[in-house]
Amino acid sequence: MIAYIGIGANLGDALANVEDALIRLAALPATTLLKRSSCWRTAPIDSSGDDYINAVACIDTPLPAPELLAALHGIELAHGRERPYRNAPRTLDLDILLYGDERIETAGLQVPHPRMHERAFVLAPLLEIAPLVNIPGRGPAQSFMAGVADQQISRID
Ligand code: PH2
Ligand code: MG
Ligand code: MG
Repeated sequence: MIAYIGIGANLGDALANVEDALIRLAALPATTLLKRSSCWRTAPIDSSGDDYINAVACIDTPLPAPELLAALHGIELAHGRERPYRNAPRTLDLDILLYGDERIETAGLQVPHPRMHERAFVLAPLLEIAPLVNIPGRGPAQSFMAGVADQQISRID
């Protein structure tokens, strides 16, 4: 299955954490890292602390979505992720943005990520690697960019 993973960090060496997450994604069982975006520096949205580093990865994985989510949590834990309160600053956040064209609504997992179309820190790196990608149930990711034009993001070379 082709899945898109959102990567974010704003605690510790955020850039290093994001780069390490990409290495660990590529090392998941039977999983291939097909594409990765640039890293982007982004202002916190509904969150606090330093600017975030964000990126998006495209992987091909046989892991079912719940197992992929568990694997992502394992990578977060390896980076000492703590969850003191909602949207707290974090060493590493890994979210399943898209899982094929599936729509998943379970207690622990919602795919497509329910707020991805409202967030420049997701849309810009996603469109960098998948300009024509569709958000199931919503439409082309590209069509949501105009609505997030006020959010501060900049690509890191
Ligand atoms: N993640 C959040 C909330 N706010 N803001 C930015 N800029 N980047 C993020 O990754 C982010 C956020 C919840 O996961
Ligand atoms: Mg998140
Ligand atoms: Mg998360």
